[in-house]
Amino acid sequence: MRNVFFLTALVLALGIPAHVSAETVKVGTKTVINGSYSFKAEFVERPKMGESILRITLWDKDGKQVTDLEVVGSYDMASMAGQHSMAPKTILTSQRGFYLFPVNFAMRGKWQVDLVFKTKATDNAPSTELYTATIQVSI
Ligand SMILES: [Cu+2]
Repeated sequence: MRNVFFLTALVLALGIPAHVSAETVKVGTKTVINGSYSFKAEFVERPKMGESILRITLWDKDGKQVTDLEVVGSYDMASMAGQHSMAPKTILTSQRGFYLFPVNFAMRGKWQVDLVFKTKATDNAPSTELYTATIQVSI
């Protein structure tokens, strides 16, 4: 019991995700999250140095476009961990129901964008992580 507590404390202290289930997904490809949702992420324009907008479309199981989930985005350069990283933030949705994530590609090289899909917290239930998508981008 004490060991379990210690490990949990260690994991929390180091910020290691309790469950690592990040899937590498391709830009522009429809990906299934679970039995209820699928999504697609694509850049509005070909990504280049500076700010690019990653647009995420979410569908429910009937193929209807929805904004039911919270999507938290972050990005970094794989080879320069932490140097350009941004604190994960909730991606805002547009009036037309797209999630629009501005990504600042500050230099050339290989970047990684992470998207965490979560249920929205309600009065009765906390937010639950459903899926983590990782997108590799070369600038
Ligand atoms: Cu860099």
